[in-house]
Amino acid sequence: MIRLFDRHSVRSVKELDGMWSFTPDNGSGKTYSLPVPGCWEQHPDLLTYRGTGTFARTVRVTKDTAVRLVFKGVSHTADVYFDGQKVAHHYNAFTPFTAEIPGVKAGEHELTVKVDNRFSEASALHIPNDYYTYGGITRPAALEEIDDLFIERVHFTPEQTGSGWKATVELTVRNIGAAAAELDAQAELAGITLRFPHETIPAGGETIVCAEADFPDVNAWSPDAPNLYFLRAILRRGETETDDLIERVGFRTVSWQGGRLCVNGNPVFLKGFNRHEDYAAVGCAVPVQLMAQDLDLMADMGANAVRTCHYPNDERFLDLCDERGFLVWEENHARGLKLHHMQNPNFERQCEDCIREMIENHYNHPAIVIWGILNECASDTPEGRVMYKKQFEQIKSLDTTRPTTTATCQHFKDLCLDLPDVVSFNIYSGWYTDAPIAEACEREIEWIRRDGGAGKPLIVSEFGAAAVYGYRDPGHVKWSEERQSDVLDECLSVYMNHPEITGTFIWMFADCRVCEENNWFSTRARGHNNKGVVDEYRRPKIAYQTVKNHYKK
Ligand code: ADA
Repeated sequence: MIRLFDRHSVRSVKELDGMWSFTPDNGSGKTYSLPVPGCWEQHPDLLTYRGTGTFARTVRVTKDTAVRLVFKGVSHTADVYFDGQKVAHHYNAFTPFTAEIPGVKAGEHELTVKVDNRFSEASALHIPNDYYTYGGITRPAALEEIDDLFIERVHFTPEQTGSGWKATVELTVRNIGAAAAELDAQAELAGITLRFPHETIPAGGETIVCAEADFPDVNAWSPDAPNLYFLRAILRRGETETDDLIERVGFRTVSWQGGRLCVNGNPVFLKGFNRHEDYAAVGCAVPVQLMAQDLDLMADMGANAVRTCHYPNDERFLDLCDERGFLVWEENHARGLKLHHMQNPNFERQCEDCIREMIENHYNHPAIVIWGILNECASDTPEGRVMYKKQFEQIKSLDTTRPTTTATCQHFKDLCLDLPDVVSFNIYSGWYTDAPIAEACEREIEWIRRDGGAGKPLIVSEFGAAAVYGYRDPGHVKWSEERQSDVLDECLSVYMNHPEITGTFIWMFADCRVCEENNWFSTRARGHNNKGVVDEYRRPKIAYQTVKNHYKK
């Protein structure tokens, strides 16, 4: 399942979930049968394998046609070959990519994907970190049979009017054929038909066409009433429908004023968790069943928001958030990159690619209410500020409908507080520092208001403490579940009752595996970050009920 709803009724789609052959380049001479989506680390021979390897399978094409390969995530670098011809290269485990191949004959074809999860200078974003970089085709993949003239994407932008809603629909259409083609497109949404201007698209070209309409009778999407509608875009040649693309959208707006974040003009308090895509037995290839369980558990604790720390998430998880009215802070891929990491010659391009792929592909999710960048990177340096500014500007060039933010830990020395729409800070009073939680919070907010964050909504984007699941101690010593509960209890009492704070994201929902190749993270007990309120098997710690006492009020 590549999404939680069918995205085509005309275009033929074959999902490529299932067993692929995998041959690691580790000199073992072995070939495995591994599941896709999946992480190779789930195989006992490959638990800690960091290297390269080749996935392969046969695919069947039903007629002479153009073919489009869709990969929602390969960790972390992919080179894709179709019948031995290289058709795609992609870096970053957390964003999707496609490959279009015109003129494919009906019959069987060989599909191979060379995958690399090594750390090197070629990888500026996947570095040894406080989460694990797995290996594999870790998110769903599909083979589409497409017409030479096909819809690449549809963007839906709603706007409140005095009498209800209006919306703009933008189609991106590509012509991969050898001849120019006439564009005849329309879209259907909530009983309204939108017609797009006719155009001639040259061979190898693409165009973007827009149409707008009023929707006086639709119901808004909101956290309490997450109403969704199917938007179906269609291409025709004469009377024949030759391609289509179905999106699922919600009529809602996000605004940020007076220090508050608002959905449809109504202020919201984000009661959130930070969640890594990581689950004991399956690594980052979390299936929908377990994604749904994660959201059920977060909602059971009374949460209404989730931060996709520290990278764009699987679209099926975003689909679940859309259906449940669960608000999302999605962010580009970066965690704790010092200036020397940000000066890696690949850094800026890899960040730019990640932001573009994140927003182009996730734009229509009503649940996403904020875009984040560069968690705890070098925002305390003039060189870092230049890059932060560039990335915020890139986001605004792609989407002006959502606010921007970044989670800083550069306390009292951050140079970028004036750049984002929302100021967010990570603070570990009670764990990494013994500073009194309330006083440290006041000092932080006074500094933020003085140094560029005046009047902006404030989010405490990370706070918490570690506990090893099952370690109980009546003395509430560090690493006990009791101590974690005490720290979260005090933090939530302070942060949720502070008049200037509009959201809290607990660090973190569930324990996650970390990289041993980094000295600091190699000291983490069990090779995990243990600050989850549940462990990596989602077994609740004492803090689960503590959070519920605050979030469920
Ligand atoms: C930082 C970082 C998180 C995690 C956390 C911790 O705030 O943003 O990814 O590493 O520290 O657990 O120390």
